Amino acid sequence: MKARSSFLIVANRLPVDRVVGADGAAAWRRSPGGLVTAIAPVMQRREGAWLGWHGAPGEEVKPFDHDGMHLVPVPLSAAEVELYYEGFSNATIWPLYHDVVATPIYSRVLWDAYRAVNDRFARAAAEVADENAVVWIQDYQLQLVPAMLRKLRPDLRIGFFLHIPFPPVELFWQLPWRREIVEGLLGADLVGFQRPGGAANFVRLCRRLLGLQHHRNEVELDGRRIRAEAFPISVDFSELDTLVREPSIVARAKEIRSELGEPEHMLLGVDRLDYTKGIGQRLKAFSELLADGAVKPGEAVFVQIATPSRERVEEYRRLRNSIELQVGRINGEHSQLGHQPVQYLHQSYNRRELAALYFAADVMVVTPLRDGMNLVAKEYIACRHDLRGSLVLSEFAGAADELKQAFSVNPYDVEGMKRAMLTAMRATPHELSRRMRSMRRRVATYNVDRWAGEFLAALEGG
Ligand code: GDG
Repeated sequence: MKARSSFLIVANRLPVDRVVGADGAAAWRRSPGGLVTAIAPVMQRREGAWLGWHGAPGEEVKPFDHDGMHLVPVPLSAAEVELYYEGFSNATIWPLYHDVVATPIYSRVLWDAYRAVNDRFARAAAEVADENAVVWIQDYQLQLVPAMLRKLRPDLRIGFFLHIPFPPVELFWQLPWRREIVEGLLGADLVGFQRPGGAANFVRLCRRLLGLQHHRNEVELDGRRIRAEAFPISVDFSELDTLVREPSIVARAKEIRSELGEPEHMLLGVDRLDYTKGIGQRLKAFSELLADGAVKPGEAVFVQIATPSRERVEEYRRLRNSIELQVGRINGEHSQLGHQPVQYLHQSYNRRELAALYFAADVMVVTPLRDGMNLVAKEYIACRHDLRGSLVLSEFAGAADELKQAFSVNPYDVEGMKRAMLTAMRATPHELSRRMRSMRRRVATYNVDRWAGEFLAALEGG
């Protein structure tokens, strides 16, 4: 095992979860998700290392190898998880960057913890990176790391990718530590965003806040040029496309429809239970369709998977209560014996079950109020080789830039959402296949390998 690596990923979490086997022994298992899938081959080719928290508060874990990747755990205390992760990352930055759809908490205690943890990550990265190594830092939890790391190791090539939206200047301006965050990001050579709009917001901010010169998407600071550019993330198209063709998945999809009572229309939502995802808005639209009589009881079922998320953050607890109240009301008013119009599942599922759900659903309803990309929308497309199924997609998701053949909605417009859901339910097979074919072409070409490849080519070539 090499002590230092020439390629380094730095992320809040390591790409593994600790699981306890039947014999009671603990082992590591690769976490699901596109990021790991996309990056693992690059890691293996380049003897890369991945730095991140291992998930157990207050525990020190030694570096170890897993799945051909060298993993370097960064410890976090229970208090840091609360202040840096649940606090500054998820109660300050997350709502601020998602158009303030919930009120951000501005607290100096949270900020201090964020800075301290970012400093720990930067020092750990400086230790592990080989001379002139390439370091790729991920996401909003680590925005100070680029500048902290550059100070310690000016020889490195540093990239940063933000998975969530980057807000307009007028909103970002609220942040008491706005200058520190922007200067933190500017430690990178390349700052990647999901959408061109995010990159443009960032460049504008550099000019307005720091008075920096810029030429198109390049900002100048201390004689260095920092590039801001969009790299829309994607999914592993061929993995999903292969999975969903397995006979057991096809059979499970059939079974799901039969368990739901063979409805004419199955609508589906799959989200982390998060206030940015517009779950309440889509359920309201659906319930009004039932109340208006546009959808007859028994004709349609709305399956909403709401994966438990950030349950210790106050705003998320409130959201859960409000969604559960809403589901109870809708079902109370519109159920018949043996049939409930909304099937709400506050649970996590494995990939196979998700693939079967995607394959079973007639209408995939993705209506975030703001979303960096939204991989669920792309996963649905990757699972529909049968060219059936329609996608209702919010204009406020990054995915809307690419999936132009979706039924586009403004999630704040209830009437518009009702119309789009009805249109999606009533579209002819011919119409659906035309739309699906074009969206599949896009996701198949711009898959997650291409995302990682293009980012790294820009980082190393530029
Ligand atoms: C952030 C940004 C950006 C969901 N439930 C289960 C499950 N999932 C999987 C989905 C999908 C992923 O989680 C969710 O990804 P999204 O992109 O939809 O949303 P965020 O979690 O908010 O992700 C987002 C993304 O980062 C990547 O850059 O697109 O905008 O907010 O893959 O399938 N997976 C399993 N069980 C579940 O119950 N196994």
